[in-house]
Parts: sequence; structure tokens; C-alpha cells
Amino acid sequence: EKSKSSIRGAFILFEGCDRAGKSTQAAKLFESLDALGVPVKLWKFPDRTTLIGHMIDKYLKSGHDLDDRAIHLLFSANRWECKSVMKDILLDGTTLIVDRYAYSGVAYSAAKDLELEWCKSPDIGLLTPDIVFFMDMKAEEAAKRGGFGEELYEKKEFQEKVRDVFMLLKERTWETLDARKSVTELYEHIGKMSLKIIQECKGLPLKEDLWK
Ligand code: NYM
Ligand code: MG
Repeated sequence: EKSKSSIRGAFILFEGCDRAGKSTQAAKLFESLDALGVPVKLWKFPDRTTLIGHMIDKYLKSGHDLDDRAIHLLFSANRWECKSVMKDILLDGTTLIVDRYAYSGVAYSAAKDLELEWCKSPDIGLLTPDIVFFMDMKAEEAAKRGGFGEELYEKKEFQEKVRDVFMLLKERTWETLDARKSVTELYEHIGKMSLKIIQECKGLPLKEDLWK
């Protein structure tokens, strides 16, 4: 049964280029909050478990020929199909840690030279994160981390373009972190900030006005 309390969870987002350490920090935050007894869930985009997610996964792995705008809309649709579940989780008082979201959506597509405003438009009205931890690092440094993977987009030159677009998307809710720092040092800050945000969000309404 749904909780009747008006206390909601916080929407905590990790963004950044490939190999910046988002998943590591997201997992660490999840484990720490969970150990503290804070209701928390971990979510990742693209969510490859859905039907749309399967198409995205196939695209990323094969680099198969799909129109840039079509794949952009699939990434966005993948967020829309999860919106109501994410909303229920948050309204139920559970904090949601999300690994990539609409900012990645825009950054990777605009890096292919699609117009920024066009890229933003399909995600307008999605749930708005309460805080964005932007894990920042030059592509050159990221490449040193044992190289990129095999998926589409995981090339130094492209990642540098992606980073430039991310810079254009920074908002008031963004905390830019130097991703070259150690896992422990980064987490010290992320953990503290997250607990603060979770407290602050408790009485506030959930926002569904991304880029409005
Ligand atoms: N990506 C991710 C996009 O191009 N658009 C999006 O909307 C999202 C959420 O998918 N290189 C790209 C960024 C990544 C790739 O993500 C797979 P990950 O976090 O490496 O599994
Ligand atoms: Mg990746």
C-alpha cells in the first residue's frame, strides 16, 4: 500500500562522459544510503531492460544504421516510459539515484551536430532532478583509464564534443566534480551533499518541469 506521508525522496542524478566514474559513485551512494536505512533505489539510463531499451542496446553495440533523430527520440522515449514508475517511487518517499538522464540525451545527440533546442524538446516536462553531480574530466584523461569500451560513441574525439555540450547544459542544480579525484575523495563530498539534499527535498513538491 502507498505511503500516505507527503515526504518524498530526492532525485539524485549523475551525469558525465563515458568512463568518468558515474556508475561507481552511484553504486557507492546507493550502498551507503541503504546501509543508513534511507529508502533508496538505483536507476540507469538507457534502461536496457525494456523493449525500447533493447533497440537502444542493439544500436549501441552494432552501431547499426539508424537516423540520428530516430535514435535520439528512442533514448527520450526510454525516459518517458519510466516516468510514472520513477514518480511513484519518489512520492513513496524513496530516494532515486539515477545514472545518466536527459542531459546525456542532449549531449550525445548535439555532439552529432543536431540542434541543441531540437535535442532538448522531447524531454521537456520530464521529472526534474534535485541535484546533478556532473563528473567532469577531459576525454584525454578518461581514455587513460584503460581505454574506452567497444560501444558506439566511445571515441576520444567524440567524447570531447559531448563534454562541450554538457558544459552548455549546466544549471543551478549542478555540482561539477573533478572526476580525476580518487573514488573516496569524490564520495566524501557526494555523500554529504546527498544527505543534505534528501533532507531539503522532504517537504518540497516533486518537480516535473525539466527545461520548461
Ligand atoms: N546515451 C545515453 C545517449 O546517447 N543518449 C541518452 O539519452 C543516454 C541516456 O548511451 N555512451 C549514450 C551514452 C553512452 C551510451 O550509456 C550508453 P552507458 O552509461 O555507457 O551504459
Ligand atoms: Mg558507456
